[in-house]
Order: sequence, then C-alpha cells, then structure tokens
Amino acid sequence: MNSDVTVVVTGVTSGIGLACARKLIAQGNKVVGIGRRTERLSAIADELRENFYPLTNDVRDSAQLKTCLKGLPAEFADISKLINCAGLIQGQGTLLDVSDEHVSTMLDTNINGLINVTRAVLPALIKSGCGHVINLTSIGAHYHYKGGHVYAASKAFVDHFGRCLRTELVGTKVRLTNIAPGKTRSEFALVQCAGDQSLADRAYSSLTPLEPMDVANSVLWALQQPQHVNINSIELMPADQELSYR
Ligand code: 8X3
Repeated sequence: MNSDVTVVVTGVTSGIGLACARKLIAQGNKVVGIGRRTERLSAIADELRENFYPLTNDVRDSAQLKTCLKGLPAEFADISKLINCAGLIQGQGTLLDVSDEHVSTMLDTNINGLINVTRAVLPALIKSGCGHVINLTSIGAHYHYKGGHVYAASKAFVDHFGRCLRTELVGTKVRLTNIAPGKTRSEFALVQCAGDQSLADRAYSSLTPLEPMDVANSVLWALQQPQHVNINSIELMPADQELSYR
C-alpha cells in the first residue's frame, strides 16, 4: 500500500480501531474515523491532527452514515480502504441470561452496522482501483465456547459475509481480509461487564492478552501486501490462550 491513502476506520474511539488509526497516520495516510462518542473523537482528532477526520455516527444508522460520507471534505473524499472494527459484546452467562436489548444491540451493531458501512463505502473502494475491506471478526467466529452464543455467532456471520463478498469483488481490484483476534486488552471486557472494572480485569488476569497494536500490525501487514495478493484471513491469539477456552 502506498502511503497517503484515505482509510475509513469504524470503532475508532478505542482499542483496535484507535490503534489502526494511529498506525495508519504514523505511516502517512489519512483516516476518516467513525465512532459514537463525540468527546472521544475530538480528543483523538487533537492527537492525530490534520490527517484525521472525525465522524460521529452510530454504524446502525445507515441514512445518517450516507449523509456524513457525502459531506466529507475533498481531501478525505477519495476513500480506498475500509477497516470494520466497530463491534461489541454485552451481557454474560447463558443465552437466557442475556437481555433482549443486549441481543438486539449486538446483532444490530456487529452485523447490520458492518453491512451498512460496507455498502456505503464500497462504491468508493471500487472507484479507487485499489480498494481493500478489512473485517475484524474474532476467534469466536472459528471456535465455539460457553457464553459465546450471540456474539460469537455474529462474528461467524461477518466471517462468512466477508468470504461471500470476496467472491463478488474479484475483478474489481477490491481485496478483502477477515482478521480474527483472540483476547485483546481493550474496553471489550468492560462493555461486556457493564462498566464493572474489577470484573473486566479478570478477563485478562490469567494470560498476557494481545494489545490493540498487535492486531493493528496484522491489519497493516494485510494492507501492505502487493496488489495481486489477497490475504483471505488471519487468526491470532495470545500465546497462552487455549483454542477451546472457558
Ligand atoms: C473476542 C475474543 O477471546 O476475548 O473477540 O472471546 S475473546
């Protein structure tokens, strides 16, 4: 990948999305960062400066998303890469322990939101002649575990969605990569535990988790392969995380 390309990153206000934005900008690219939290976006815009364009948007709102993208300033309008990081897990326990609201939020964000953004950005990627979609899935898409139910299945959806989309992108010069990380130190566990920090800390107490930058390194590696190479999928996890865990 040349530097000075424009990349849309969803879920940019924390974790893997933020690490991707930092790394892309450090390498001379521009980032349109999509997130829900305006204050966080402003702080990130202050940090990353003129090559970062903040877009406050909930990926579930496809109409607002399209309007925002149409209104991009000219210097951010030539989008050629999309990194779909927005996603979350809510609630713990069995399927019956999770509230209806949490089920809807996970499905709407992890599945519908990702489809919304991909459909909104894809025409620009095709037009660029060097497009690339990176989907952040999860090892939950590949391995089943207790408590995974809706979240892990939503990531399995994204994995399969990406593989199917890839078949129709052949000939468009748009590449597609699914990246499936294991336990990564981020707000992921805190959101799952509804803000209970001590409970969230337990998720990382028995191993050395991946850092968001470890995953961002995989994203950049996939983007930087020569144009004739499509990395279909990458799976990475902490060295001491078991395959069938929990
Ligand atoms: C989440 C991966 O291992 O924390 O996407 O369940 S893990």
